[in-house]
Amino acid sequence: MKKKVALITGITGQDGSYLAELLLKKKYVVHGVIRKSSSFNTGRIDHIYIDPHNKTNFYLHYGDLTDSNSVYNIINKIRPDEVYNLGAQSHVGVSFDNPEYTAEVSGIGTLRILEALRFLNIKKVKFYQASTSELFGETYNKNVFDENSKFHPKSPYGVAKLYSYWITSVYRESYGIFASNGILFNHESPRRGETFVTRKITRFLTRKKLGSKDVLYLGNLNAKRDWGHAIDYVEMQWRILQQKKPEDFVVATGNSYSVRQFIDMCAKVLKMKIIWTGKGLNEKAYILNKNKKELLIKVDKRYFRPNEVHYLRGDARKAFKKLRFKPKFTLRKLVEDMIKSDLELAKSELK
Ligand code: NAP
Ligand code: G4F
Repeated sequence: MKKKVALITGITGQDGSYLAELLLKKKYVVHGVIRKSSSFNTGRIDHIYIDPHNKTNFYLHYGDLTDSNSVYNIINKIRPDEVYNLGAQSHVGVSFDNPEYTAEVSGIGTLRILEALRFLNIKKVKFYQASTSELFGETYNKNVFDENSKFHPKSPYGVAKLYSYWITSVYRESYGIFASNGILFNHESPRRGETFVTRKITRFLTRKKLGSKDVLYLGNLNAKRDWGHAIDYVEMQWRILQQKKPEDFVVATGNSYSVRQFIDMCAKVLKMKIIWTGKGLNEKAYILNKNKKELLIKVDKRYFRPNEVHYLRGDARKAFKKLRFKPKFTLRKLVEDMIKSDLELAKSELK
């Protein structure tokens, strides 16, 4: 039987790397788009690339979502059965500094792929769009978001992703392309980028555990997020494309915790005693060590955003039912996984 061919944009990112592993396990031929960069950006997929078992089923192509010709040429050459559009300028905070670039990559980049699929008229191709809970943003007195909730993005990133969400839906309705949105809530892992809040915290606390004298500077500690594990969520990305008809799905755990609660959970796993003092910009956390108080965390307004999504909690009942979504990781297990991996990393840095 002919192997299925998948194309992943954003293969060097957190989700792209886990999805590539999953698809290779499922005997796909996997192609990924990588960007030219002046330093190595393939750290998350090097182990896949050098594995001799993957020699004839894993291929990388230079391209960029801002470059229509590269997108078209790669799709034309590969003729994929499934396309997973995970490539994005995915940092909400950075999108306020680079709004136009974010729109180009995370918004128009999606259109470039869909146009290539339309022109090339590839039979039965399936398209997955990495949509996001950042589409919501405003609670409107509701404490949970599902596929029918009102959108109200709060950042240039959210707006770019809103365009992608709708253009995916428009190409599905207008041209009959199998195109689906996964509206994924925050998902983390040991491969999470180090400027996202969970990984910033696990990197810092594990170094602290090994004796670092640094202080961590954070923004809004009250923001609440619905955090899942990326390994669970990439499986849902694949399942969304295995449905009989294209549809949009919310993927979330249904639980929401604050950044401060996430820190407390990490401290518990690391058996560190933390005490919080002050409020707002004066809030601080100290670590208690043999009755001595050492400054651990300070709030820094540099990390506040011009506009904030204060609260996110997803209702994934549709995914639970249709995709048989049953996450393997609780938040506690996610924290343990990240702490374990970052402790190893911190130890290796000391050598
Ligand atoms: P990530 O780790 O930031 O990865 C983003 C990927 O996009 C990287 O491979 C990056 O390449 C690539 N990329 C950036 N600019 C590009 C460009 N101009 N052309 C081509 N590729 C480009 O993100 P992630 O956490 O894996 O998320 C995957 C997708 O899901 C993203 O679209 C994100 O917006 C969306 N999403 C994420 C979450 C979450 O909580 N993780 C939730 C909902 C939706 P480099 O490695 O070269 O930078
Ligand atoms: O970890 P974050 O940067 O993730 P955010 O903004 O929720 O976005 C992530 O999840 C989205 C899905 O909802 C994705 F679409 C998006 O691509 C990305 O993966 O921030 C989480 C919260 C925010 O409220 C932020 O203000 O943590 C708060 N925070 C507090 N201090 C901080 C910091 N965030 C960062 N990055 N750095 C801080 O120092």
